[in-house]
Amino acid sequence: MRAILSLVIVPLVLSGSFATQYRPPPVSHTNFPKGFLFGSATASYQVEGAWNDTDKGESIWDHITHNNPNFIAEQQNGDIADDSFHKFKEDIRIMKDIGFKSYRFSISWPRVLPTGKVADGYSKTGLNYYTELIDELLANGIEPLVTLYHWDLPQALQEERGGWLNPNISDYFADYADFMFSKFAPKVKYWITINEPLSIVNGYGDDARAPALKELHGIGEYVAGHNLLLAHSKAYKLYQDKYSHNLGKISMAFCGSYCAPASDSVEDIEAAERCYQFTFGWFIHPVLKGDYHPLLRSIIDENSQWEGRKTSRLPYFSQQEIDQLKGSADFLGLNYYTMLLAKPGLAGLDPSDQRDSRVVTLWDPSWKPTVASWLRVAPEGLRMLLNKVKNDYGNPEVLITENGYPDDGSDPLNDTERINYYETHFAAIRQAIYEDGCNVVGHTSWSLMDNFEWRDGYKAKFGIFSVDFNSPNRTRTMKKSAYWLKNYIAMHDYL
Ligand code: PNW
Repeated sequence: MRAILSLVIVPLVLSGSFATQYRPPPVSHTNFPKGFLFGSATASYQVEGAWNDTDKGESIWDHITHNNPNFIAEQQNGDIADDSFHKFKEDIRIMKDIGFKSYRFSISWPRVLPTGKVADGYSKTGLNYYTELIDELLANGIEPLVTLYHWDLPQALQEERGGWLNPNISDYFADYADFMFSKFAPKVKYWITINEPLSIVNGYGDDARAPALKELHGIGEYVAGHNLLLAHSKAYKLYQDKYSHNLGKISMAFCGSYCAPASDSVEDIEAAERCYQFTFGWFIHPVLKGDYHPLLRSIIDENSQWEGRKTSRLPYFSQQEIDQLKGSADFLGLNYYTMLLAKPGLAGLDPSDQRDSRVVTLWDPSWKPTVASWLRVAPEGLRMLLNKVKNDYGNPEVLITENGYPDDGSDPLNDTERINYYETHFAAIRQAIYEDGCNVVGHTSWSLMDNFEWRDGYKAKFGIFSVDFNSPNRTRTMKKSAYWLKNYIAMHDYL
């Protein structure tokens, strides 16, 4: 339609007629599609605090921050964090004030199941907290987007045969998911089983996250990743079998830095594809197609053989597991922060997933750095990612489950760079929707408020609300970006 219009308009432009003034409105002036889920996101360990309230179990993050305080910048921990356990009603008030339609939060597995196992009993206080949170959201017209696992594994399960390395873990997770579905399926329409399997496996082959088992590199990340996929598919199947009449939708939240080729050479184009398949594709491909992408399969099998191993470092799925994994997502949850340029080369520990990918990455000098060494501002990567999933997987429904900008809080409320980040990323999403035909149904900003940023403690701040961590009240204050978002949503939403 747009092409036809411009054919008509061009001759008029040349003639200088008054009619030449008409142009279809720029994409930036259009509303988002009806029902678009603007929202914000947090995660249990990063905001809740109340780490030992009544019978809550210890998580691997409680454990590592208490037993190895130097693991975290300034020896911080999430014991109190934003105290959202006590302040969730205020949190909901402030999101409502911004105009958010959805809230993505996670359930702390050990808060509900102290040992991680349903058979050992659940915590009434824990369950009650999430019941009240969900009810309060619904009462305020905010859609709960519930993540079942955002990295705070019950420590008891870590101690039992290595957490995500344990062959039984997928059954424990499925039992936990079943328990949560049985309580909340009628109220929750969007479920994320597992947040960022790619980040989780970093704890089983690197020390980027708990449980920091770096010595397992090259093996641990693939075993953990395999079990994460099985856990997801079992939870998905269970929902379909027992709860599908509630019409909820389920996905994982996938992540990576989107990789574009460093040049238009065939080698760089192939390197970018490998980079994608070893990040987003590692998990999206099995969830949609049933098994690992052939690139992963062949490269890791080949490397394992070359290293003299009898079996591949990348485990195999049985036919039954493939059948169960295939199509186990009703939409794609995508976390997007940044992008990279890819070339062929070797980097990372030997062996490791990064080294297996045979990719080295670089930044485009035009991408603005941030306080996070891994994050530069490159909104074009988001549009490319949305097009990649549209083209590769038949245009699935996509929810952008995280997207955000870190600063050091030195000018805490005057966060104009964050505004620029959201403005340019929203523009990229609108182009993807209206110019490329991508099926994006929502966006949750990371994060509603400054919070415990894992190894960076409280130094890197992603919030649109500032939090005073020196005050026992953990006072929340709107940043400029929060005012901006409020206005932006009012202007671009069908209210
Ligand atoms: C996310 N990447 O992790 C997590 O889900 C959040 O808990 C976290 O606070 C947020 O990002 C900000 O760090 C990511 O390399 C880790 O592209 C790595 C990447 C993306 C997200």
